[in-house]
Amino acid sequence: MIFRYFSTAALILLLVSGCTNSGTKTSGGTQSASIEKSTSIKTPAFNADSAYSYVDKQVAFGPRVPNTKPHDLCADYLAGELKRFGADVIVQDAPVTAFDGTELKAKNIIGQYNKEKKNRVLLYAHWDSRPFADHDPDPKMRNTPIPGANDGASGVGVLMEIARQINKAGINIGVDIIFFDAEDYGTPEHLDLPYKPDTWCLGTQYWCNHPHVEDYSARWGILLDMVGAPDAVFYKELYSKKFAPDLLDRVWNIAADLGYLSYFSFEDGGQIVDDHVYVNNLRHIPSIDIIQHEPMSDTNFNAYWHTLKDDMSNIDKATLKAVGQTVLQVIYSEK
Ligand code: AHN
Ligand code: ZN
Repeated sequence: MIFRYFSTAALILLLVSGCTNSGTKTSGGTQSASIEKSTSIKTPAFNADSAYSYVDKQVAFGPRVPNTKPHDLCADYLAGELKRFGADVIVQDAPVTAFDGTELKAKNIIGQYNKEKKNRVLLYAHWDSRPFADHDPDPKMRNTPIPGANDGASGVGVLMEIARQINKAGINIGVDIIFFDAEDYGTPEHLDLPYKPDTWCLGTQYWCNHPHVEDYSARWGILLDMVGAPDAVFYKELYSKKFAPDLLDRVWNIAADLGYLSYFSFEDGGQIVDDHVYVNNLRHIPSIDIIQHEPMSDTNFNAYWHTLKDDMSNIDKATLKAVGQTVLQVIYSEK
């Protein structure tokens, strides 16, 4: 009897799916839904102590200004750590020209997880530090390089901890983590120099025109910039809203669900020309920027932005945790 045959088959399926949790071959809607659930990986806990130590380590090299020794030593350190965390690593030489004609030997550091997967996402931050403290209150110090704890090292520190967690837990999608160089070599603002377009984000511009994989693409990208200061507030940056509104909403909703509403404000921020603008315009990967914005300050940024005080006292583990846990939840909930 056909009826009897079906009910027996259904009973067997029920028993099979009830007794095993993964790798069971079944067909039909309910079964594949339960399989998908059983193979999804639980979001790991982001360790803020660990992220903090990666920030501290970068700052301890000294300012990571292209064409200097601390810069090259830090590049080796970052590439080595990503390898230790199981990524397939490429250090891309990115020769670029600065606003004043200086040829910079920039290096983009790329860590790939599940390199073969088509379904991938991109996480990025800049790892260089600004060669001049052009917003320092002391005019004599404005040609001195900044420590770049928040501006540079914080985003990289968070992504290193994410890499470490991906290595421990595994992940079902492809993830690329890129540390871009020469973001912060833009025309200094304390000198009265003529306007020149596109002097910021030089490493990113190079990579957009010479991606590490031919025709590289990803579903979306998240840029982390200045994500470590105490009591930072991340507003909805307007280029992000224009280029990737769905991703922006998703990230902010996840942050709110996790209890980080005091860091992630649902209000609009300003328009900030940052690495994500080039990734959006040149590589067409819808990208958002999680960046601290202070609408009440003179610069629109953190009080120590581009000053010599952007050191470890400008880093708070609670902020690193809010950003890191949110981004982990975003990538682990990606289907
Ligand atoms: C400008 O100041 C044009 N953009 C901000 C991007 C930036 C600088 N992020 C860190 N430092
Ligand atoms: Zn900067």
